[in-house]
Amino acid sequence: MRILLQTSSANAGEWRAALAAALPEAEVALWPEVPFAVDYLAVWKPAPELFRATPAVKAVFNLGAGVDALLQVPTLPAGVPVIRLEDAGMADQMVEYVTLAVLAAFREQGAYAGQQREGRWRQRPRLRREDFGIGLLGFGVLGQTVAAALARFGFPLAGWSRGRKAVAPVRCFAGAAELPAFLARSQALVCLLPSTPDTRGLLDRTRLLRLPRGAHLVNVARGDIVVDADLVGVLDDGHLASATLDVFREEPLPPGHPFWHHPRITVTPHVSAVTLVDDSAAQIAAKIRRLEQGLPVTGIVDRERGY
Ligand code: NDP
Ligand code: OXD
Repeated sequence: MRILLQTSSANAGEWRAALAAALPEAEVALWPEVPFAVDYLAVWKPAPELFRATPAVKAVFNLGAGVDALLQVPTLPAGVPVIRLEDAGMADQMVEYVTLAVLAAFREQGAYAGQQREGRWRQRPRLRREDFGIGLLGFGVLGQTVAAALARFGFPLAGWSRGRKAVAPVRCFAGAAELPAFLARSQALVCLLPSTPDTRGLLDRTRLLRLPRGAHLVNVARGDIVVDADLVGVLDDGHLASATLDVFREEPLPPGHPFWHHPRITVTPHVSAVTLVDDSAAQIAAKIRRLEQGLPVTGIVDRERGY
């Protein structure tokens, strides 16, 4: 079978070698070269011309978990399955990033850093784990793995998803009607939602104000789920204590953006969970083999829902 790979990242050669190694029976070409009729595409943020050049494609693999950029390409053929990465080594990385951010919030590292800058020695009253609810906004592959890792610390955990889940010891909330109650018990809110028409702009001032006073936001999903000015507003008026942001509406985060130098915001450059080439190539190869045998695969995107 014939696979066309497209990625704007510097490691395109590494991707090609990994796919070729995982599927020795396949021919693998690198866009913009299209030397054959393409069966499968493996892409990340492709240009519209790519789909015009590959009319007979059987499936499109997204080289990431989030398909928001791919679904917005106007030439993406209707009716062709779009398949995303599921974990592929990203979940463990999310666990590291989120655990670090949540524990830093719980142990008030920001407040102690401020005290150190002032040369002030003051032991703050100990916070109780049982009072520090953690909310996983988005409780899918990554959200559930993060919750499982946080369970050992004894924080009250909650997850919010579209469909109801039952995942002990997490208290599971579902749908728009249960969002206010979920937010109200989230001392730390971890956003792991996909960016879809339903979730873009979800974290606006009204929703952020539903978090308890002094709450912390960790956004490792997509920048457009948060309304930037509203976030700055609730940090400035002290309703939120901190925000740890790995994703932004515009990436790289533009110079001069208020997030860069805000004293309560930590910025990282979309590194919370990077796509691992070998793990991802192995997952894609396994799915292509199943498709070639007429077997079902997981991770097929529901284009109506947008994830
Ligand atoms: P999943 O599809 O497995 O999980 C998404 C979760 O969000 C599901 O629980 C889903 O509910 C829920 N959800 C979606 N829409 C709604 C809605 N309208 N209302 C309530 N719940 C909703 O995705 P992953 O866990 O694999 O990844 C999540 C996101 O993380 C990706 O889409 C991507 O944007 C981001 N990401 C960021 C990375 C980074 O480096 N910063 C790396 C990897 C991913 P339900 O379960 O009911 O369907
Ligand atoms: C992803 C990402 O969606 O890296 O996989 O953001």
